[in-house]
Amino acid sequence: MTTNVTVEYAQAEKRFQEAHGPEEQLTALLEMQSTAPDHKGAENLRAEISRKIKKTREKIEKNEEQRKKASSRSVSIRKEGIGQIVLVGMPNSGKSTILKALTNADVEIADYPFTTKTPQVGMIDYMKSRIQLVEIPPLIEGSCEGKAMGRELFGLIRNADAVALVLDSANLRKEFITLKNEFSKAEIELNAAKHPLSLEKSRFLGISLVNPAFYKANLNELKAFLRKRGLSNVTIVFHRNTVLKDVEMFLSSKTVSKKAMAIIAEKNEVKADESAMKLVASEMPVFCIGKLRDKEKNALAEKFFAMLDRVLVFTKKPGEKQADKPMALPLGSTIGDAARDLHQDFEKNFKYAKVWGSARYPGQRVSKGFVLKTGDIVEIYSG
Ligand SMILES: Nc1nc2c(ncn2[C@@H]2O[C@H](COP(=O)(O)OP(=O)(O)OP(=O)(O)O)[C@@H](O)[C@H]2O)c(=O)[nH]1
Ligand SMILES: [Mg+2]
Repeated sequence: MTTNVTVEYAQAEKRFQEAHGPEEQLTALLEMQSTAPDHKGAENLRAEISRKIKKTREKIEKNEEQRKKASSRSVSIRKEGIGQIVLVGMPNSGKSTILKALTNADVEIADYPFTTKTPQVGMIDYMKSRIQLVEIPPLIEGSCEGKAMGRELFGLIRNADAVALVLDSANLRKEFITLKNEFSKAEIELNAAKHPLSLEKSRFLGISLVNPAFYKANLNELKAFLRKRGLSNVTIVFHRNTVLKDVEMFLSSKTVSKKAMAIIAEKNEVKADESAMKLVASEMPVFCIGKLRDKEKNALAEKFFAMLDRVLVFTKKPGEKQADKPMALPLGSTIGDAARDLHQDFEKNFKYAKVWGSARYPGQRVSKGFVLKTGDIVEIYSG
């Protein structure tokens, strides 16, 4: 540059060169404009700055439009039943076939890729409750960067309770590695048992704790800590020993973790390569299916239920029949948790309960701390 410039201008120009993104560039350019020399010899320089300012403003506007478009395109599926599981896979891997077999959903199945263009929902009957199964349009390499509706699809996955990867046996290794890579770039970990606790929104006011014995510090302090962060309506489930530091790390972590399993579709009875199979099995439970008969469907529903980390218990009033539908509680819940879920007063005025199922003998009298198992029938007495 032949034009003599001031120190202020030189500094602004440096900021421009080092700017991250168009917003910072614009700020620097405006400073350059106001500090540029105003003599005749600097005419070209001033014109150049004006051009850059115009271009940068256009860029910012365009980005803003794209951001708006992306957020208005975001899709979500309202949760129903005891949990939502997404069927995720590469094009043509067999997702719709599974959704239809398990839920009778009216979906299109075809031997060409990208048959499913919008999320498809079906419900599985399980022990008189229902599990929601959502097939999403296929993921491909680059989905995490937004290809093929990737951002919206990962939004849906983040919101789901668990993930079932549907993999074509003939292409197992490639599909698994591609999907894993997309998930990791989208900052979703599969089956990482990293955090010793999880958090669910609660229907009730107040903070409920499941498995509080795992919390190895002061519970009142923890509750105060949570309330300070606006979390005063939540259920915290402890999975193993936890201290306040773990809770802090859990809340500040950007990466989400999802329970996951792999369903390997053995189309035309093609078995998967054994080493690829081992690779998948080292990271998640694997379920191979050829034809989907009732036996396979039931076994698959069983696996789906297991991923949801719930217990299903039937309540019963003294002298009456058990409820038609079970209540679903987080795994590890006790009679006390069940009582609170029925009614807050029920827990407050709790006297004892009788349990059929996992109790030592039918109708055993138990106290609040009794840990429930799926299929238990519970009669609560309060005074
Ligand atoms: N023989 C056999 N064919 C299968 C099986 N599962 C899927 N197919 C076939 O594979 C093709 C794709 O099946 P879809 O269920 O539509 O696959 P998808 O994953 O939903 O496909 P997209 O929605 O396009 O991503 C169809 O021709 C199915 O008939 C299976 O278990 N056995
Ligand atoms: Mg499909």
